[in-house]
Amino acid sequence: MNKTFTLPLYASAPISQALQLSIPVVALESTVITHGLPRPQNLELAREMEATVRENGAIPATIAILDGIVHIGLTEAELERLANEQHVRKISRRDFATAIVNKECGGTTVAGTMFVALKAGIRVFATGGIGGVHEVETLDISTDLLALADTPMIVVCAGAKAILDLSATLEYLETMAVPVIGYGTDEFPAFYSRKSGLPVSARLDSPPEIVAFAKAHWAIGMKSAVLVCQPLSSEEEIPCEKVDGAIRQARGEAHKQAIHGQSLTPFLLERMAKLTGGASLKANLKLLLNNAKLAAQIAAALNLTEKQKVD
Ligand code: PSU
Ligand code: MN
Repeated sequence: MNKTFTLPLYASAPISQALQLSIPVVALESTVITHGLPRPQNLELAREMEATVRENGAIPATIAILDGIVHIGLTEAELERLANEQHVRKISRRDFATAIVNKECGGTTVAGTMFVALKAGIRVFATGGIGGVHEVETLDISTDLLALADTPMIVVCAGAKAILDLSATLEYLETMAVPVIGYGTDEFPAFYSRKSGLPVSARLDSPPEIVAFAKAHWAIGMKSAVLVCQPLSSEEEIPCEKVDGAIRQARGEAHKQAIHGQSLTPFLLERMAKLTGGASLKANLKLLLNNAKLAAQIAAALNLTEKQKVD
């Protein structure tokens, strides 16, 4: 049975069923599909992320807006439509009402996806890299950081996107009481690269440890997310020395062309793909799949602890 909320919020049949039956669910964002990756890799990746979540014991709930309706879980046809839509808005928290009243389609960012996932009762979410503080002269701080500050959810990522000011991003997360967990590492991963030279606040090495940590964090009354940062393997990563030049050049081009606001991140990602001859795109796709896998394992582990409590 499909569940319709009072808001224009619609959970697909498999998702509402999974939520009712307490089957593990992993939320997936859709800005990566609409604005973060080129076609046709965007649709291929969206399908592969969903398949990876299923293979690892959870149900994928890709969140997006179609014709002004917020969808939790998309059909294959809806996913295909979203990936190929011409007019599609990037939806962070402030953009929902715009898309709803204009009956638009939109890809939800980390912040937008967390907002919807929380309403649906989903507690684990996988993305590529979170937004953060940009290295620009004007103030550009992603709403993703606010969402992480006030949404109790486990968010699996590969750190913040390397095009950002990683040090400032980590300072902001500390101020907002967001634990930054290194998955099998003591270092904050730099998206494409394993190393950033910056520390995480704690290291954990398995999904059950992450679940125990998150439960302790929330049990004492914290309302923030637990940010789990999983680096690419040494075979998959692009060492930072190899990517730094491209990052500097992409930032310089954005500055020269006066690119600001919501367009900045998509512009930088696209330029990175060109400047690295596709290597950054390959790493981006890989880390998204790795994160989908770990998020599904965490969701399954979380579910297990809750089942044990009920029995
Ligand atoms: N991760 C990726 N590619 C992306 C994004 C994340 O591998 O395109 C998206 C996320 O949706 C994130 C957004 O929330 O970029 C950040 O945008 P901004 O800096 O404008 O807040
Ligand atoms: Mn921004």
